[in-house]
Amino acid sequence: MSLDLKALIFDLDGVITDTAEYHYRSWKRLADEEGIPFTREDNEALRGVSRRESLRRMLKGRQIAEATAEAWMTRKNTYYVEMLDLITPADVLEGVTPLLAEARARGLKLGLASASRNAWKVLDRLGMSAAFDVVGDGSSVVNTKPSPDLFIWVAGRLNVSPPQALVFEDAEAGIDAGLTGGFWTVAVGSAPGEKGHVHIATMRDADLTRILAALPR
Ligand code: B16
Ligand code: MG
Repeated sequence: MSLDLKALIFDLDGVITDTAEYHYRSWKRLADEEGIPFTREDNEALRGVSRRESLRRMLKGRQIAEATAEAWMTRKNTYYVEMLDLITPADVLEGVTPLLAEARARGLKLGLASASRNAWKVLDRLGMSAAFDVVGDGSSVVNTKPSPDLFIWVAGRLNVSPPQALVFEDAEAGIDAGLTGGFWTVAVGSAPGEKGHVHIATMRDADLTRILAALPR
């Protein structure tokens, strides 16, 4: 792929802010109420995947009726949405604001692609409702990450092709989605392992000039 960069597309949880802690506390509360063992380590496997897939991974093979699954997902989401009131603009991860400003200064378009159906609420709490040209969330496509559909949906609405966009992702499922879709991918943190074109430890290290120089040509 040669580089004709026109857009940056960001994941939300783990890239723009750390809602993973609130997802964990909500799943943990549900798991405790239902007598299902669930640890912080278990929660790492839920990073970036849909609510339904999160429930499936939390259950670790336990079988429940569909009506129960629906009720449990609703309950978990109620706990999660309550916690979103705790989010303030101070929860935007360090490094994000200067990166967005740098991208705007370079004339790049900005997209958000989150598996969460609560993405708009989170953006609102962060004071970032107007920060992106296009926002795709858990309701935008049928197949969420690791399917590339959400990134393709966002890129289409930004009017750029996948090789013209750089995806920032903290989850293995999200990096898989970006790679399958033909996007340049930046892996944030350790969860994606070796996957991704460029790796940064935190968003503080998201220096666009250095990232672009590090992309394979
Ligand atoms: P919801 P992202 C993902 O957000 C979270 O990482 C994942 O833990 C969560 O299960 C998923 O959203 C769905 O969230 O239950 O709010 O619809 O990383 O894609 O921004
Ligand atoms: Mg994420």
